[in-house]
Amino acid sequence: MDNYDAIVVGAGFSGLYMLHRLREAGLSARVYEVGDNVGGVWYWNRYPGARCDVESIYYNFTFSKELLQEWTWTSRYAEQPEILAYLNHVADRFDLRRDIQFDTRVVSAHYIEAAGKWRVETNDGRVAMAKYFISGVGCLSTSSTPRFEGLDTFGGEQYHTGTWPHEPVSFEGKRVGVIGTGSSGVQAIPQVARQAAHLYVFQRTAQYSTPAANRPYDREYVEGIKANYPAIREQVLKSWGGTTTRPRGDRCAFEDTEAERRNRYEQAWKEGGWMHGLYKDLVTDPRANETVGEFIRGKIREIVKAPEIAAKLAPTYLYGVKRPVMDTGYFETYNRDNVTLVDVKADPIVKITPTGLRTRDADYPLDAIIFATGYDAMTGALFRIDIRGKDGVSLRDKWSNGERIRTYLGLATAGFPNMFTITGPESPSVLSNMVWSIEQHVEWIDACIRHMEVNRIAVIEAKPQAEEAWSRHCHEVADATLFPKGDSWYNGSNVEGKKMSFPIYLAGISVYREICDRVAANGYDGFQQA
Ligand code: NA7
Repeated sequence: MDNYDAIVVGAGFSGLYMLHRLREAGLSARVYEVGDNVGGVWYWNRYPGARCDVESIYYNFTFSKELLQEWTWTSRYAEQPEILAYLNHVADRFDLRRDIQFDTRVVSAHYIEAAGKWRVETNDGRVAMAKYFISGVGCLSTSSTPRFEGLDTFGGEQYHTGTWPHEPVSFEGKRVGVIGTGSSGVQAIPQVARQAAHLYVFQRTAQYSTPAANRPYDREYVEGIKANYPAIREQVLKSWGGTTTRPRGDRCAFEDTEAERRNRYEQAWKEGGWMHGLYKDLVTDPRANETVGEFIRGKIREIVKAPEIAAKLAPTYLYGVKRPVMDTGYFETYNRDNVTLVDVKADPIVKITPTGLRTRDADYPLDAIIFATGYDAMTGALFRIDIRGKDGVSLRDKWSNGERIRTYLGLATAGFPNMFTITGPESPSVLSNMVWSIEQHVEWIDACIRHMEVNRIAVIEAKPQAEEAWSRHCHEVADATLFPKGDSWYNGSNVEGKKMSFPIYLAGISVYREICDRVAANGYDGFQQA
């Protein structure tokens, strides 16, 4: 049996940096990774058009000045291959691969109270023990394919955007169906349309998408950013979401006249990016929210030539309640002759057939189906591992019982000693710049572990009262916004039978960081230590 100080699951941004910090602290660590290389979501998401929607200059580690200086992003929103190349560079530069076991899935992690250690079993039948068990599994890493009747009978090619093949895929001359119009579908659809003989888009919910306005970075701009990074970092740390791209507005929507609002929205549409930060009440007041929703619907009507297609593409729910999307030529794609939009709310998918897809009203013969149907988000990857804490209690049961998940700071959960969750539920996670949130969590966990090692503390565990108070606070903050008021992967309503309360801390990364720092400064307040 192998013994380590720490076991980390996943070799994406989280696992790589965690491993680096553990080694710097002089601890032995093992990372297990299902893929055959590093990268996490950026390893798996290779679909056409896959790119980040956080600006590149903020989508990198900041812990190493040298790393910051030597890496140069080539465009405003980096494409998947470039981000994957960056993560490979990080792995090589810090010589991380030697402590990563690839092609290995962690199947169970059980806390053995008598030993004060985690017993971790992998799919190769091996067992390892470690004092610390750290999850870097990511929030969006377990892809979800709805259980359509006849799914296995389809004779053509099938893909999921989240597990795309490594070999090139050509849709040249093929009839292709894309199911799903979230970020992945919206990025893939314009690219697939350019290749396919005919593309059928099966849309269940219309999407608020705004232009990304991606552009190549010129060298001068990037050099300027690099020279100025300490100051930029200071600004980002004070921000809500982890970038300075579009600071949260300080005015309410109706403090401006209709013409002023329109100007502001027009300007933002031209600049590219999300729009929910333009006024401070867009995510709290439904009437304010409606102004931006109607602006985007107007844009769709302007872009899409056929009014009946534009009407189908017009979303009606609150803007931002589902993860807003950024695109490059998405709505324009519906002006192409080889693209058909099928509204599957009006005409539901009945089954997948050997030759295509059947809705209630029609048969669609297809050579390939792309499932852009998203993820079992936030908890899916954790629940795939049989994680059991004290008294054999499973994490799945703990978090599925009751009306909400309970964590302390999104970093730990009572009953699961010495276990940490990087960007876990009830932290800012997916509603922040993930890389900065990962960096903050890894550094907090690293400091906590060092504190334990220096002070010879064997066990640290969140107190139930502390996690109850945190969880309630997290939900109170969310309930003051519109975010929990819709169906989205944020609250699990995209996965049949899931549905959970809204598990993301919305007070912003600067407030959150202060709280975490205060907990540490107060000797890890809210944790019991022995
Ligand atoms: P999303 O955003 O969850 O999108 C999934 C899409 O698939 C969405 O349009 C869903 O419609 C649709 N869907 C899911 N199940 C079905 C069924 N049964 N029938 C028809 N359509 C369905 O996943 P993405 O991969 O696009 O993006 C995930 C995140 O990755 C993204 O937000 C970024 O943070 C990065 P629905 O809206 O549920 O009606």
